Order: sequence, then C-alpha cells, then structure tokens
Amino acid sequence: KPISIIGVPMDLGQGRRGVDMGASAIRYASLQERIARLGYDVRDLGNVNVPTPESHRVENKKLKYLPEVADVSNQVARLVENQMKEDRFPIILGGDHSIAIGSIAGATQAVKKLGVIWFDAHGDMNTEETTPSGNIHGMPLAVSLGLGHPDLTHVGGFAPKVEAKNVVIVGARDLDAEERNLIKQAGVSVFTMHEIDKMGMSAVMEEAICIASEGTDGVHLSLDLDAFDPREAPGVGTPVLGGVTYREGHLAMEMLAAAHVLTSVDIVEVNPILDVENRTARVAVDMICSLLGQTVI
Ligand code: DIR
Ligand code: MN
Ligand code: MN
Ligand code: MN
Repeated sequence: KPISIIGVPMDLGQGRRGVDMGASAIRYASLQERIARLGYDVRDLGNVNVPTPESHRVENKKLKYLPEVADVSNQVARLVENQMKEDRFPIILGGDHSIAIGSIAGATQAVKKLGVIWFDAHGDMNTEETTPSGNIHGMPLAVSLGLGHPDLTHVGGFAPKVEAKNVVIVGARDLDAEERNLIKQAGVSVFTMHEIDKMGMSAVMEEAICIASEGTDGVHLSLDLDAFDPREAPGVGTPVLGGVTYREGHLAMEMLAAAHVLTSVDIVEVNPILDVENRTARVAVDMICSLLGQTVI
C-alpha cells in the first residue's frame, strides 16, 4: 500500500517540553528515504496545526489543555480517515501519546472494526477520575474504549472506537494503582514485561496479534517509544527501566509485518531534547522499516 506520513507536533498532553519536536527528529532520521528504499510510494503530508502551551492556559487540572487536545484530535481523525479511505497506510508521528485519540478515531471510521496493539511501558488507561497527573497522554487508551471526558471519547462524533476484547497492551511495567483496576474492569489484555521475559516476545506477539485481529477488519499499532528500554531509547519523557530490547522490538515488528493485519500506526513520545544523538528517533525508524516488511536478506 502507498504510505502517508502525518506529523502531529503535540506536547500539550504531558509535562515535559520537547516532544513536539519528535516528528522532526524522526524525519531527520531519514524516515521517508528509508521507506522509499523499501519500494513504497511514500508521501509526507507535513504537520497538523498544534497550539503552543505558551498561548493557552490550563483550565482543568485533571484534564490539562482539554479543548486544545480535543481540537487537534478531531483534525487528526479527519486526516487519518481520509488517507485510509484513499487506500493509503498512515504513519502518524507524535508528539505525545494523546495524538492516538485522533488516529484511532480516524482509523475506526475507515475500517469497520478495529483492533489495537498498544506498545507502551504504561497503560494509558487513566481518566479524569484516576489520573495522578492530569496529563491527557496517560488517557488515550481509556478514551478509545469510551471511558473519560465526552470531548475526548466523542472525537469524530461517536464512542467507543474499539472493544476491549480486541485491545492488547504490550510492554507494560508502570501502571498507576487505579488505572490497574480500570484495565481489569474493562477487560483489556495485558502482556507486561513479566510475560515478555517468561514467554518470550515471539509467543507474546503471536497472542497479541490474535487478540487484535480476531473479528476485526484492521489493526492499529500505537507505538510509544518508552516501551523500549531507556538504554536503547533514552529520548522519552517518562523512561522506565527494564523495557523491551531493540532485538525484541524488531522481532515484534517483523511478526506484525508477516501477519499482514496492520492498517495504521502511530509513533509517539520521542523527545529529541532528552535524547542522545537522536538515538530514539533512529530506533523508531528502524522499527517502522521492520513493520513495513524490511528483512535482512
Ligand atoms: C502516567 C504516565 N501514567 C500518567 N503515563 C505515561 O500521567 O497518567 N504514558 N507516561 O505514556
Ligand atoms: Mn503512552
Ligand atoms: Mn508510555
Ligand atoms: Mn506512570
């Protein structure tokens, strides 16, 4: 499929500056060139307009920058939906993870029934009731399941976007106490680092792909770079020790490529200010190439 790159320089969903430059950092790591070299028709649509925090005030401490995030999410949803309806595969570059609210909304409208694989150290299953930070980047998975503020859950005009039985978190190792309860109540599948260590990434991904693709028409991968170990991907706002290795990541992406189920992907939380020589963006580009079918021989 032809590919469309969409940048969303969003940093209103979390507290550390610099993640708005993530899309630039990933482009700087030769994303388009690397994809083109794999033989794809690839188009970069540039960036969605995102307001800067300096020009806006936090009005709700439990939902920081809610109106701004909701507005950007609606823009992203429309763009993603349009690209997918033109039979293109969108790669959405963050920005913080709040952008997944829009990408999942758009993807759901383009395919009938969507599954989601959420690659993350965190669960992103908070709501305004459970959030310890008020940061919306800790909420997008809950929002996609219809839990949370209606301005977020109803992006694109409908809720929920996905069903818990087709949603799976991979790489989790830092869940907030109440968030954990919400994950269990909702019935979302979780493969924590414990399962990855014990079963191996291969068995984990086999099951994850099954969960996300059974009875669905497409699968969205939401790839938070903090899923990776901070030794290999240090440029993220909320690093957590003990993460997925580069090699495990490659294997996971290669298995996704072989399964032919992915219909869209977001790459989020790359923060070049916190990074070491753009290492994290380069990991991101390597992972994208693998999930687009790159092999060694
Ligand atoms: C935390 C951080 N659970 C929160 N979440 C992050 O603020 O809700 N997600 N960093 O990627
Ligand atoms: Mn996340
Ligand atoms: Mn995370
Ligand atoms: Mn946390």
